[in-house]
Amino acid sequence: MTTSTDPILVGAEGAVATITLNRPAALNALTIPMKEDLLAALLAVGADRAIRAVILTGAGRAFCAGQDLRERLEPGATPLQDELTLRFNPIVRALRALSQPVIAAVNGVAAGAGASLAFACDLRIAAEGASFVLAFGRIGLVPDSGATWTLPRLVGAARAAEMELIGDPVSAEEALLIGLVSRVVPADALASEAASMAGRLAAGAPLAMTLTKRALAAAFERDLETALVSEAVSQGLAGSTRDHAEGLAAFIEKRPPEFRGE
Ligand code: T3D
Repeated sequence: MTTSTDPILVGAEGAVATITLNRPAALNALTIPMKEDLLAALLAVGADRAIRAVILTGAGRAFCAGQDLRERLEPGATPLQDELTLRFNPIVRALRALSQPVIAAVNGVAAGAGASLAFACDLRIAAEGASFVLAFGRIGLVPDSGATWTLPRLVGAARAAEMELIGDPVSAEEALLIGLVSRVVPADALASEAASMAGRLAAGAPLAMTLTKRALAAAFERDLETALVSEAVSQGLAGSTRDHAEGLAAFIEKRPPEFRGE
């Protein structure tokens, strides 16, 4: 149970969980407690079989401004390498490991590791006015939290190099053009669009969803032959579920399927 002042809010509506980064006065910049809570939220949602789709979003006018830079200036701040190893990298791993599909609902600026979080999700939709800024170079740092791995896979090497080396903000509209997001909607429609998309994901057969997202995540790591063999294995698994039988029955009976994750 979270309360409205917690830096990470977790809510569930039916089979859809929403994780909200909630430090709007600092554009949801990530502090140590916030990162710890975010990791705990991801692990809890991942372990909850009743949850079939996840939305990650930000409170206020930003998605997430990355690491809290004021915290970095505090005496005794954790060395950068340790901070990544101890806190940022486990969050990215947990996000990628979720069996449920995850939508980043990018409500405003996503900067630094905040952009990396969005890149690690399975789907990205953005509000008009949102933007992506690989702000690392401006403070003499390198892109992290997976951005050098995820971004080239999402937008190709040329665009990724420009975003990561030059660092100009990329608007939601440009993000749509380069394939970084799949939809851009008016700001006041973002939450409902994300909920509707997540509802459709949650209505799918869970095992098929998981196997599909895993295959997509591995797409650039394997050759066609390996992908063909892996698809056949996955299809064998999905095809042996009651959900597949239900899907076939629903087709014949001309009704929507009711997948139960069995
Ligand atoms: O541990 C480690 O450091 C390793 C990991 C690193 C990963 C990283 O994420 S490094 C990159 C860190 N993030 C940034 O460099 C982004 C910094 N922020 C910005 O460049 C800008 O704020 C934005 C482009 C995101 C938005 O600009 P704008 O003009 O819309 O807003 P603003 O006025 O700059 O910010 C509004 C407030 O949020 C402001 O506070 P104030 O003055 O009203 O009290 C600002 O200081 C605060 N804020 C924004 N980003 C951060 C932040 N406070 C702390 N940390 C931030 N990252």
